Amino acid sequence: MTHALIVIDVQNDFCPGGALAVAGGDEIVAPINAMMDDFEAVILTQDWHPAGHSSFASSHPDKSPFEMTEMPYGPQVLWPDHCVQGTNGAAFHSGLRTDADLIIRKGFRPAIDSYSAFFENDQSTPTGLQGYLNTRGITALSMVGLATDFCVHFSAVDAARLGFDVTVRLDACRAIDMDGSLAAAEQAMREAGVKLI
Ligand code: VGL
Ligand code: ZN
Repeated sequence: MTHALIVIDVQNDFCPGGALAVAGGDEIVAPINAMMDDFEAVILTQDWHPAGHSSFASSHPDKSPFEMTEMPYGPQVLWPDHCVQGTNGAAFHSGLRTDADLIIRKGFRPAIDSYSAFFENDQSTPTGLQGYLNTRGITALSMVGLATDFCVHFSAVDAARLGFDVTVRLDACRAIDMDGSLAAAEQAMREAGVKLI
């Protein structure tokens, strides 16, 4: 079994001081760096939105950050502007090791948000990660990063659905946790067969 570490969105905007800061987001950098040597492959994901992205509240008149809207593909949380391509906020935390095998960017289509590292929020547009893992013979995934209840959650559920053996290391994740979203995410991951440790 070839085992990869998937490091989700450890970017400045999700760390304290960032535009969509996750409490304690920077605390996971050192443990993640230390874990990297234990895997046969390391893959980083990077949330990578164009300015004016449709998931930004600022793109919707009369909407504020953290309100909901309806997109053609379903309900969508509206976020503060974050991880705009090429900005410091979109850069990886400066302490994160970036000597990874692959960096996969997501959320670059203006009209679709992408939480999962595998499919955008329409549940059908692939990022290409599945093909990369399959062609490398990688069958087991451990996931860490930000945020537990959004990008880690959707990545883990999609990976389990695709047949990967998936473990989420909760000690190396941090959550946004709006309106009980962390508890809901943990339940959804368990129901999908994801191991939470
Ligand atoms: C994320 C909200 C918006 C995440 C990305 O990485 O969890 N959350 N974009
Ligand atoms: Zn985003």
